[in-house]
Parts: sequence; structure tokens; C-alpha cells
Amino acid sequence: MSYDLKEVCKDIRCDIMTCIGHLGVGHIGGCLSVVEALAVLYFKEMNIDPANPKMEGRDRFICSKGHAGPAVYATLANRGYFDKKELLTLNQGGTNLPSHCDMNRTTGIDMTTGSLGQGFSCAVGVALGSKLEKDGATIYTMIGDGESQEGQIWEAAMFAAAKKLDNLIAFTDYNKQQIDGTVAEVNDIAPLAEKWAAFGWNVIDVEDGNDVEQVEQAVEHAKLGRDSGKPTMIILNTLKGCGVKWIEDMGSGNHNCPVSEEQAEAAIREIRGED
Ligand SMILES: Cc1ncc(C[n+]2csc(CCOP(=O)(O)OP(=O)(O)O)c2C)c(N)n1
Ligand SMILES: [Mg+2]
Repeated sequence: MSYDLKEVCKDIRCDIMTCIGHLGVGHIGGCLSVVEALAVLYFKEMNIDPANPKMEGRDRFICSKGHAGPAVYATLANRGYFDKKELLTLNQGGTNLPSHCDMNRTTGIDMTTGSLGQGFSCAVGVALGSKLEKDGATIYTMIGDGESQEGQIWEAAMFAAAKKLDNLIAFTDYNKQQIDGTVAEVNDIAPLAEKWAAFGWNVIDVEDGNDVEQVEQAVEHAKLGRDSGKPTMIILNTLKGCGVKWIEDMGSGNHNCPVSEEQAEAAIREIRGED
């Protein structure tokens, strides 16, 4: 079955707005910037079965920037892992959908993440395990650009290259913003492509990581490196808050901010092109 990925992106964005608007606060900026990557992975590239979420040999997605949990939940709900109504329980008592990803609570989540740097190490470990098992899976992971300042990222990067984990495809959400300001002013990570290449990775630089076709092409290209003996980093140049003008305009202020139900409803009209 093939999906209209642009429409899928709109659906995911709207559901992110609905669940964060219902809660009243959330990591809206870093959720909206990763939508295209999630749509391409869950609706085209990954070997998964929502009816059998623990399927042996399935591909994995580990969201190392675990604060983007609501974006992953919106994607999983749209893909049929659970009822969309559950999205309204986001981060409330007894929910299966905490603000950060938790593999013990949420159907379809394959790793608990949120402590920046750690999810990426886990992804490297899962990729190594998959190689040892020879189960043929591809392991995908997403890190933030602020998260890339963590030393643990570079230890894992070195290890993945040393172990020739060409079954590992990582993304950097290069939205240029973190909590306290721009990545460039806090602790610049540029030149990023050169750093990953120097660590022994294939690198694909995507000019617009919020253009779903560019992301699709990048993943297709990355899959060609499946026998290259190297892991692949796809750098997505994205816009934090992408898709909703007032959230985009906040810059780093959109990291974790209040969103009212009225604002969410207006944002949904904007995303659907109804304004
Ligand atoms: C080890 C650790 N330190 C601090 C935090 C708090 N924190 C959550 S998100 C964030 C900023 C991350 O910035 P970035 O990776 O650029 O995320 P994005 O822009 O994609 O939202 C911080 C400091 C954390 N979750 N884990
Ligand atoms: Mg960032």
C-alpha cells in the first residue's frame, strides 16, 4: 500500500497540535520539525506491522530526542498502532503516552528515551545486536542538534563505525535551535557533515529536511549503503516548529511552550490550508 506522504505529514502535524493543545503545553517546536522523517519511515520505508508490533526482525526507530514523543505517538496512531483518541491522554495520570518515549508503556515504541545522548547509544547497541542475530533489520534513530553536543553521541558514533554497522541509519534534526538559544551560540556543532565523515560515517546532507520528497530520496540513497561497511548519517536541515507560522517565529522559545486549544485549532486550519 502506498500513501500520500504530504497528506500524512498534515495529519501528523494536526494530531501533534491536538494533543499538545489539549494538554496545554509541550515540546511543540522539536515535534513539528521531525514530521517528514517520521512520515517517510513509518509510511514508506520501515519493515513493520502495526498489527504485530513486536514482529521478529522488524525495523526499529529509536527517537533519541525523546522529548519529541508526541510526534512519534501521532505517527503511530495514524499508522494504526493504537486509537487516535488515546492522543488526548498525553502526559496525564495513567496514560500510555508520557511526554517522553517509554518502551514499557506505548505500543510501537522500541526504546525508552529522553536523557539526551543515551537513545543514540541504545540504537547503536540494537544495530549491533541485529547484526549478530543476522535478522536483516535496519535500525533508524533521530538525534537533535543540541543533543549532538553530548559527548556520549561521539563515543557511540566512533563505536558504530568501528563495528561497521551499515544497518544503522541516523538522522540529525538540524533545526539550529535548542532550549537556551541557537546551537551556534550555545556550542556550535558546525561543520557537522565533516564531523560525521571524520568519524567514519556515510553522510547525506538534506537541504530541506521538511521537504518530504527530499527526505524520501535521502533514505532511499542511505539504503544503498546497506553493504558499505559504514553507518549513515542523514543531516536534515529543518525548521523548528515547521508548519505553523507563529510557532516557527518563536525560534528557541518554541522548545517547550504553552499551546491553548484555540491556538491548536487555528494551527490545524493553517496546516490544512483553510485560512
Ligand atoms: C541529558 C539531558 N540533559 C538535558 C535535558 C533537557 N533537555 C531536553 S530537550 C533539550 C534541548 C535539546 O535540543 P535539541 O537536541 O536541539 O532538540 P530539538 O531542537 O530537536 O527540540 C534539553 C537540554 C535532557 N533531556 N537530557
Ligand atoms: Mg535543535
